[in-house]
Amino acid sequence: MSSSTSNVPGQREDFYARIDAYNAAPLWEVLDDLVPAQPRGRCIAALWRYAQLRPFLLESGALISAREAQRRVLVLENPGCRGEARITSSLYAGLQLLLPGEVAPSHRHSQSALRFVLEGSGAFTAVDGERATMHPGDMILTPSWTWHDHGSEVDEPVIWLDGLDIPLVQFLDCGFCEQLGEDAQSLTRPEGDAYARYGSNLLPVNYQARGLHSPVFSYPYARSREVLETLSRTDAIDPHHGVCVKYINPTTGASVLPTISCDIRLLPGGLHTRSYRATDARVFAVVEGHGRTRIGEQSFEWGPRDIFVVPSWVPHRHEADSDAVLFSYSDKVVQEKLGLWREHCGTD
Ligand code: GTQ
Repeated sequence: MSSSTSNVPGQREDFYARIDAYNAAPLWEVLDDLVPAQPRGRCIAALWRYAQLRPFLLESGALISAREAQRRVLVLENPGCRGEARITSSLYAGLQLLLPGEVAPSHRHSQSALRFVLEGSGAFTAVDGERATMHPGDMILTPSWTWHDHGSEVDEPVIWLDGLDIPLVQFLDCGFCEQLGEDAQSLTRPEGDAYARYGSNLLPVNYQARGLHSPVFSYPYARSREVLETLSRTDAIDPHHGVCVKYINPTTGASVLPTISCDIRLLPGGLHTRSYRATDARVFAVVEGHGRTRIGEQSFEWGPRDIFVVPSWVPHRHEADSDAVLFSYSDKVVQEKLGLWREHCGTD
């Protein structure tokens, strides 16, 4: 063996060090990580118990005002990627608190957001000149680049889950943000206006879409719950999803936001869903009921207002002890648009 081949590892290290100086690196050392046989992201399954987080959220209310914080939020960080303000690789989640009399001043940004109300009634989010009053289980959108502010004139704390595409926008390096410079934007339309115009199976004849998001931005729980109830009385229960409906843009049938898909499902008491996996990691918020979700080898017990996350491509199944309603969101719409989304419905 010649001396030139006997110390191959050493020669390679030397070679790597020399090309490193030119900002170049050998693909063959990292190829399996870059192009894995199947998804193996760093995000892991996790659950945030509302009863454990709520006292901290209220404590934060004594430390900083909503105005000073701009948004007083505890970020739910995936334990597999702490410090990165993400609950999945592409999506963000946080618990936002608004105390009586507070305002979260008006701003707009490239990032799209949804709010899923967990506790308290009567606070509002204003979007593009119209207010939406919040009640538990309501889903409210603040689409990309729409002015939005939050306010509360009620006498109880109001807490909601924020779901945003912050990590995705960060990854693409395409985010902008502007402050309006005022607490609240001026209201130009009465509450319910968008729903009447765009959510009634009717459209103003000259309707022209503004952006890729739904023109309806408030999806009250009373309506979604009634739909679930109606379907559960007539439809066969889907063995993987229970009774599950997606939130859509009524003018196109597409997802409500171009970057986030949302759905809500009823799992009748006693239902054990079959094993399911998909490439979109999914954030769940429990609205009603108790049960558990088995994710890979782990089991997560949940009750109302708990939040949990299922990573990409990990088989999971839900077990409802009583009638349960789960809201969820993911980047499915992005993966579908890119032709990347996959699912597998297990038979067990
Ligand atoms: O309410 O606009 O949780 O901009 C994170 C960023 C909420 C908001 C968050 C935001 C907001």
